Amino acid sequence: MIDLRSDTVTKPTAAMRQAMAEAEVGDDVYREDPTVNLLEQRAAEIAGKEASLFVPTGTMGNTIALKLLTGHGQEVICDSRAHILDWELSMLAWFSGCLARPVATDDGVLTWDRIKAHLRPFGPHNAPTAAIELENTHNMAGGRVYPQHVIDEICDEAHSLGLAVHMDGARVFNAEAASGRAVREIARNVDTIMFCLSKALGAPVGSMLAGPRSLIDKGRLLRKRLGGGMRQAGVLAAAGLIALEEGPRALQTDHANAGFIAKRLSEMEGIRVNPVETNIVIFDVSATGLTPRDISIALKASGVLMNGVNEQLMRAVTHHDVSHADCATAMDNLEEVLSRRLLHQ
Ligand code: TLP
Repeated sequence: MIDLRSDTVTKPTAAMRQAMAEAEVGDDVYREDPTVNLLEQRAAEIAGKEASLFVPTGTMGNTIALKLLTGHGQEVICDSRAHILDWELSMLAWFSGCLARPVATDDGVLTWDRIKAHLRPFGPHNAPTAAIELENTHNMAGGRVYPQHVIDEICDEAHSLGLAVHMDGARVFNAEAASGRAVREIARNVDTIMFCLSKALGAPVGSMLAGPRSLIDKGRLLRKRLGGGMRQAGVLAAAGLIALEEGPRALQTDHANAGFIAKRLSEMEGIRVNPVETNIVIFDVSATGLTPRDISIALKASGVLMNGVNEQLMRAVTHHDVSHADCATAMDNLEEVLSRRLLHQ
């Protein structure tokens, strides 16, 4: 199967499996796992923050960050297609007691101008804004990268009003590869950043939450509350360390493959492709006369996995475990599915 459903599907490399087998471990709830400690130190360095916390998932990292940065009954401003809003089972409401205040954008990129109209001041009728959440790269906007000056302006303005900024950087290494700017630069002004080891970087499990030490220390307790105290987690952290060192090197290839997919799609009748900057291709199939579901089913029968996002849009995500040749086959098969549809008209 050629699996373009997500970059979450990558399998650990041989080097990761070996490191996992050989990992030195201890009880991480007692902070005695040397491999987890090393990973947390390395991730903090890469993010340019004082400390970091190893969490099992990106969802848990975002959930802890937003709990740390908000109070019960406040609001968090995010883009209207943000992962925290649409794909995290309302954890912001469930765990932090906050409302997400979505701001519609064409490209997934919030700007201070767009944000400021949605700020809710403290007052008798308002739940006040506590924080702003930026998703970089933006998944549902097609792997969109935030321009650095936009991030910096949002952080400066937010901080001047006493508001915090969290970056959902699940794929921030893709932003690094696309922009040539190091993660620590991208994240220099945000209060907290979450990034995933288990997406484009290829680790089997895990994400990191980085920020000031005082916040990360409190975050450790929230992680335990959420059931994320993982004991001998060094076996996972060992794969994470390799993902951090080796994963970023492969991302240019993933981006080139996504660009290739976008080009092939743009040549197919009835398909409209969003601009592609990184490893995610979002495209509209509504003018083909087929639904994303029809296409997914037909593609699966041809050996290609690709999912719909909604009734019009589909998503193809490139990653370590799909080659250029796999992408070419997937596009050939899609062309075949679409031409069969023409025959039946
Ligand atoms: N995204 C997954 C699905 O949940 C949609 C995917 O296949 O892309 N932030 C962003 C921007 C994400 O894309 C994801 C996962 C997460 C957070 C959550 O990470 P996990 O799955 O580790 O909880």
